[in-house]
Amino acid sequence: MVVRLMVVRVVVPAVFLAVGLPLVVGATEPSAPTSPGPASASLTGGVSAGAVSVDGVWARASATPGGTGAAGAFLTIHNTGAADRLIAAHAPVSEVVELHTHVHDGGVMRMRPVPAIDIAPGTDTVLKPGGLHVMFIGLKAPLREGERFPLDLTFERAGPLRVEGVVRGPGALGEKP
Ligand SMILES: [Cu+2]
Repeated sequence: MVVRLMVVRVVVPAVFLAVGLPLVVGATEPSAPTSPGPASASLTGGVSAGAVSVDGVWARASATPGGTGAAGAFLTIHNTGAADRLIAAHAPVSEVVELHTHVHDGGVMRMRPVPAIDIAPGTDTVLKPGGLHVMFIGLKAPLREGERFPLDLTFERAGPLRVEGVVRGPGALGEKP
């Protein structure tokens, strides 16, 4: 038991560092966690499979209190290895989960499903509002700000990876639905 505790204490600061950068980059949010404990930090990021790691996972809260419908989920994929592809996503909170991109269509931005998201070697791939994202369609319950949700990602090369995200406010990052 002593050994397990020591391992945890050593790993936590590294997780914190990995999570801290994306939080700072996107930091126009007034609602930054007041004191994210080690547990919450490890839940929202720093999860890895092979050369691929994922952090900064979040989804936008349902705009209406009783609303279910659809919601976008966003995350950052770090790849220190060879080219990979995100080929599937599943989440218990949603009936259907798709991978989406945004395309310009006659001056209007529209979402379009894609079969996979290419993960270039040695780069970060950012899924964010207005760009590539994970789409929840048919939410089983409204997403409430502050709640956490599991998200299962499948990479062609790195394999399956379960991450956990946090729900941010309906207007997070200012993207209009
Ligand atoms: Cu979408």
